[in-house]
Amino acid sequence: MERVIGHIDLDYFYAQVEEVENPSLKGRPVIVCVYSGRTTESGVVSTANYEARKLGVHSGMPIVLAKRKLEGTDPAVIKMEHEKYEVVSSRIMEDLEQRVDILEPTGIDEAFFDLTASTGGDYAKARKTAEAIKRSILQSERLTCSVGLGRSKAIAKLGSDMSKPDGLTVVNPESTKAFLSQLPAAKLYGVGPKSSSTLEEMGIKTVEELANADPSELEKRFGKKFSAYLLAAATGTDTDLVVAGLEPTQFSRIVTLKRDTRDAREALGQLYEGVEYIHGKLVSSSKSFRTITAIGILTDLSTKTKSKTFETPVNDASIIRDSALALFDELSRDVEKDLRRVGLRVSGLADTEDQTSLSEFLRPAR
Ligand code: DCP
Ligand code: CA
Ligand code: CA
Repeated sequence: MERVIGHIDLDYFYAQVEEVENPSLKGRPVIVCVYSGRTTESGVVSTANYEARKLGVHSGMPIVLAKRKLEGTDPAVIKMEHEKYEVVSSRIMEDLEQRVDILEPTGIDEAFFDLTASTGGDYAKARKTAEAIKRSILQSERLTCSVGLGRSKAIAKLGSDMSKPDGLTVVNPESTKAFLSQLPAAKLYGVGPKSSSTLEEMGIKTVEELANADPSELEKRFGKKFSAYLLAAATGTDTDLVVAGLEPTQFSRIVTLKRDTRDAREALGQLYEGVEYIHGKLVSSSKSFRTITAIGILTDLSTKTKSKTFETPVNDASIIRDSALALFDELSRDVEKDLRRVGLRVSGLADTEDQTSLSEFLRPAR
């Protein structure tokens, strides 16, 4: 049976999350920045939306330079809020996990997945699943992503890359060779700047040239293992498996409040389902947590958090609720603006079997 491997990557992820949160940004160049704190302007661009990219801005560019490139265009310059993107990312990964056979997250905004078993190697079926995934993310998060399908990880990754933004590339096994032949070798998954300049030195520019290269010459330059991978990737015969993601490291929920408030009880009231959800996740995965974090996104869209860490892992719904209330009390005393969105996260997960739950421990002996 032919393998069906997919790769999904969210488009201009941090900047797109910001656009969703604040629709007035749409159409304007948006740059999401990490400030180093040395001077008010020092730091780099974490990512930029496509409007800003068209004007020459890219990830890693100094903020000062990016602003110069965007002069006269009414750009939005936004401070990176990692917390916020993590929460969106984990929601999407959880949804994906339900829709594919095996999910291997490889970064905050991307994952490989395997659909071989559920499609029986039928690429028309796989296309339908990929379309359903794209629709689901668009409906629930209003985010676009790009997906590639093919018989190997290298092909799937090339596919998601080349259809950006909001694309879907399906490379049927039969068209693998034609798909690969004219692509630049530098685009292959696993080929970084260093390998790509070595390939260039060898006069290898396209994937086809790589596929036809002298194996012993490649081995001399790249070693046995990597040269074998390169040849396999170039012919679409790399056999790397999709490996299910590691154990969850956190569970979180975030909601937009019906009205802005600074009242901890009111905020928590609307997050009550989130408490239930997190507790459910802990129970179903037999996990306990050590750290609980209250997340507040304020009306100026900045993020504030308060955490508490327990000595031993706990998993009781009542502990989650009580801690959440205490943390939100503390958080709302600390902020100058109203809360617009609130979230809760538990992390520092441990297997529940390994310890006595705190409530059991506290329960009076009978
Ligand atoms: N990122 C970062 N610094 C970089 C590259 C990326 O902080 N040098 C962050 C911001 C991105 C996120 O990681 O939004 C995902 O990285 P990608 O390389 O997938 O880039 P984008 O999602 O921003 O854009 P694309 O539409 O090209 O995928
Ligand atoms: Ca991306
Ligand atoms: Ca990515």
